[in-house]
Amino acid sequence: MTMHDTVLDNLTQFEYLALNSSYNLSDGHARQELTVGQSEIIDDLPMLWAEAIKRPVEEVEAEAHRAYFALLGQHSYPAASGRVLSCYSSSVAMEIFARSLATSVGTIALVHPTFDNIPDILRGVGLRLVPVEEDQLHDDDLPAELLGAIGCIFVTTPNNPTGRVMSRDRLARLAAQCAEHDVVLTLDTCFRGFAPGAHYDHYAVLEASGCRWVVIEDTGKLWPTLELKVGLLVSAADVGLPLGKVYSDILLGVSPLVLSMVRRFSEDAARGGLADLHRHIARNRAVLRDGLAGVPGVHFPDPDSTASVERVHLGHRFGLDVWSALRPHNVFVLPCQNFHWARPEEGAHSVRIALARPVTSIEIGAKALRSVLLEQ
Ligand code: EGV
Repeated sequence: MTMHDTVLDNLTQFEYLALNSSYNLSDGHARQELTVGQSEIIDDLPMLWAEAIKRPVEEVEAEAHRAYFALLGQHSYPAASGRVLSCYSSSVAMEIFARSLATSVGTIALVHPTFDNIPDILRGVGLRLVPVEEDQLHDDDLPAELLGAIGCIFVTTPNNPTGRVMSRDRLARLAAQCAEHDVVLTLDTCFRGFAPGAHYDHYAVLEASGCRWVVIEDTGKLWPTLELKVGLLVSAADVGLPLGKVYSDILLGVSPLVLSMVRRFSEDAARGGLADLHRHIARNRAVLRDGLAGVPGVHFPDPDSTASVERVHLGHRFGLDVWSALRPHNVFVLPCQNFHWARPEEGAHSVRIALARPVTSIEIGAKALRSVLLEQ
């Protein structure tokens, strides 16, 4: 079997293979070391536990939402009850959204490329998908013909893996078009925390547009909290989808301990932790780019990205070959073809490197990657 025949169904199955290895540069979850301030929160967990038992969940939850949205500039988020649904993860929020949408919509436009569990979850509930290229979304108004043929448009911003952020002006224009054509506008903002350009108040723009909108937020990409996180499913008052009903089919609620942690991590981030995190990611990005400098044919297609992941274009080399050659070094990267869910061949010559890791992992990973690339 040649390496091109390696059969894995999706990106997450590649990520599983990396989970136990020392140099896991595969998944986009946060695995850097805790900062001093974050360690203090972990030391306080017994106290947070005791507090979470005593206090009404509604209060603990509202405080967590407030702290998280305030941290990322989302001041106009809907604080009214039922408009922000806390889920175990953003993928659970995604599944609830998709099931709700499928009750009334048949066709959805989706940004291309993006992380493959988004198209997979949407297809899983029977929706028909239409790809919209990232450039098209960011450059121009969408054709009326497209908007007339879909019930929803789904945009990942900042996008995964490209880091591309939809500007305030573009979002306003897209929301206006959605209002005009009665198309639901759904945003996945899971990587928002890393991109200051994504910290303008999206909810003010969405509410002003009058469109039907849904936003999926995520605390899971930012802090190394051992998969303790929440995904938030946020919606317009008149969204016209049974989000609350489907949510109640799946969840009663998330742990108030996790919600208390989210509040404390958000407060720590607001006091300077977020700036520290941005510096950490920028440093790892520089270590990676410097480590691969001068390798023939290699370039970085997303020069302006501040996301916690970085794409590397491998020139003539195949992502799967590079992935295979790195395995004996215990270094795991993510081949990019599945991000290109409509045309996988467009991702065949790229890999994605996770940057939310200790600096030493990036140094060792970059060194191994460099030697593998020079051999191919
Ligand atoms: C990334 C893992 C899921 C996903 C990781 C991710 N896969 N949830 N099926 O959370 O970029 O590596 O988004």
